Amino acid sequence: MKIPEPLIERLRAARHLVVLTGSGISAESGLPTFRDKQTGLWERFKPEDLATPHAFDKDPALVWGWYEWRRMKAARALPNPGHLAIKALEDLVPRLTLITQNVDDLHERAGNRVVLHLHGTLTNPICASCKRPFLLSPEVPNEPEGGRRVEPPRCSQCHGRIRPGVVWFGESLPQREWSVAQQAASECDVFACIGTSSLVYPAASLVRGPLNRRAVTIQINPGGTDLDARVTFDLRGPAGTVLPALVNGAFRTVDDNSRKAVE
Ligand code: BJW
Ligand code: ZN
Repeated sequence: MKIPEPLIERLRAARHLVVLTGSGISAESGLPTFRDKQTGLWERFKPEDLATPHAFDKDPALVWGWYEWRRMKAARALPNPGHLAIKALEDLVPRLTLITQNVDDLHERAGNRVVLHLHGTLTNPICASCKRPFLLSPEVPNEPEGGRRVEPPRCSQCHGRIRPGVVWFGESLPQREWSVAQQAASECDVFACIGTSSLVYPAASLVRGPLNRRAVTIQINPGGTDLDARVTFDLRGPAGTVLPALVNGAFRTVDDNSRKAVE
């Protein structure tokens, strides 16, 4: 993939890079996105049945079982070249803030030290009543495709139901993560939206500041979004291909140099 020379120059000069990822970054690890035609989770499952507090109150076993299936899939997945390229960037730019809407831990497993999870994680459930954290067994669950009904465990302190530690529609984002993300978006000189439809708020609003003050904005996505015409650089393609090309183009990583030495 050919990366525009002006983008290479802007990335090399970046002082503070903010990366906001969505489910598209994990698609090449085998984890489905939400809204992609045919393959997205919302093609097969209704968000109102699974991703709202009301859904959990109505049918906790359905919701818990579905998230146990998702937890299994995430645990069995591996970081892909897109995740690894973001990890490489952490070591190549003076400052990187990594913000993700994803509930998997593939950025952490790629080696990123600090990851701001705006929508929580699959591995940190809490009591729905008293909000105390619940320690999951370290074993990876073995669940059938699409999940099954599983009664959620109960809180050892108040006997309340344990719920997934994720942010559902209508719920607030974790305060600390959201305020650090907002601060980073207000200060950065380069902001990249990677693998997100930019449809879900308030995460989708983070790019507005960088757009308004004409910071460098980048989108990496094989499909179109409302940001296409607004960002400085719109790179159409899968993150697992585009990101390594971008990192190699801007920084000539060790692999690239050693390949050149052999040529
Ligand atoms: C690739 C690729 C490859 C494919 N490489 N790319 C207006 C303003 C503000 C808020 C609202 C508003 N209107 C409505 C709202 C409320 C709502 C909202 O935004 N709804 C929209 C759908 C309209 N927001 C909320 O409710 C939020 N809370 C909130 O606003 O609190 C304040 C409040 C409180 C009380 C009352 C009122 C307000 C919370 C949002 C929580 C979202 N939760 C979910 C589930 C998390 C748990 C779980 O994982 O199950 O988060 S929904 C789902 O969407 C998930 C994702 O993180 C999120 C974003 O999706 P994402 O990652 O962008 O995925 P897709 O599928 O949409 O896109 C994938 C992209 O990847 C595509 O573009 C592909 O092309 C691309 N792709 N392959 C690169 N290989
Ligand atoms: Zn409790």
